[in-house]
This record gives sequence, structure tokens and C-alpha cells, in this order.
Amino acid sequence: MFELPKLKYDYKALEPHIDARTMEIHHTKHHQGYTNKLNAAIEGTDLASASIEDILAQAGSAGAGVRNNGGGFYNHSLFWDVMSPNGGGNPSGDLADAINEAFGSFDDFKEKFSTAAKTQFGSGWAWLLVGADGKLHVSGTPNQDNPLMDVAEVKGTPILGLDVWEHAYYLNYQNKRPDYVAAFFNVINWDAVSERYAAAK
Ligand code: MN3
Repeated sequence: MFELPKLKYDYKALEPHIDARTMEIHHTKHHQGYTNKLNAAIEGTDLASASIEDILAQAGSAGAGVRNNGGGFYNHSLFWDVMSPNGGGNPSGDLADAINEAFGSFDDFKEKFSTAAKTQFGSGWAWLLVGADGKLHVSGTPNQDNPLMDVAEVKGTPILGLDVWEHAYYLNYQNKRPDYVAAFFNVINWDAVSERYAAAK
């Protein structure tokens, strides 16, 4: 059984960039809902004892309930972890070097990632991921898909993700997704992203 992870910060801690009401609904309703529905979808099946990574690797054949809710469970768990009230700024160390190598500069990465987030049609996510080639890539996925899925266009291990479903920003930003995308950079926990990079490469 998968459990809703606890946040390491208060719902209001990311204000003014992400408001407390959005955080509370997003965590206690949306993420809890994906978690419950994932558990219901895998109960009594071969996937009941599998890791979430193994489940996602079979998303294409496991059915819509597993694909959508397994993605929703994993994606939000990552999302909370790569944000912090002490976030923002620039990455450092190996991750900064890898970003410069893959994209030219941090600003070039920021533009590419922001474009992926802003241009994802409808609901979805923008990702920074480590590909099979060991290099960093930016991608976008629809719905609750992610780069760990066998159905992903760009496959790899995600190390940073941004939720661009309207439920993630509409209360505070309404239709202004670009403002929300820009604000996200003020709360990115680059230490957490660096840890994920080190584990993934
Ligand atoms: Mn969401």
C-alpha cells in the first residue's frame, strides 16, 4: 500500500509563490486521491508488491487506472520534495556543470524548461531528467505521465518536475500559467534536485 508522503514544510511556507490554500487542496485532496486510487487499482494484482518505479515502467500495459494514478502518486511525491521555502537561486556543483554542458547555461536551461511548462497543452508536467545517455534533458508529458513510463516520448529518471495542471495554480494565478512557472523558480530546492541527480546518473 502506498501512503501519502508528509510535506517537510507548512502549506503556507511557499507563499507568495504558491498559496497555502492551493497547497492544502493539492496535497490532501488531489495527491491523496491519486494515492487511494492507485492502491485500489493494484490491490490483488501482481503489481500490489511492486515498487512505484516498476509499476510506472509497465504503465503502457497496466491500464488507465494504474497509469494515471501511479503517475499522480509519483509525480506529486517528487514535486513536494523539489520545493522548499529556502529554495530558489542557482544549482551548484556537478548538477550546475551538467546543466551547462546540456543546455549551454543555467539561463538557457531555465528558458527551455519554462517553455516546456508553458506550452504543455492542457494538463501535464514539465521535467528535467537524466536520460539513458546519462545526460540531462527537458521534456513535457501530458496528464500524469512521466519519463519513467514505458510510454514516455523522452525516457529517463526525472530529477525536477513542475505540475502545470490548473489545480496547481488557478486559485492564485487563474489563467496566467507563465507567472506561476516564473514563480516556481523561487522555490526550487536545488539541493534536493542535486541529490536526485547524483542518484540517477
Ligand atoms: Mn497536481
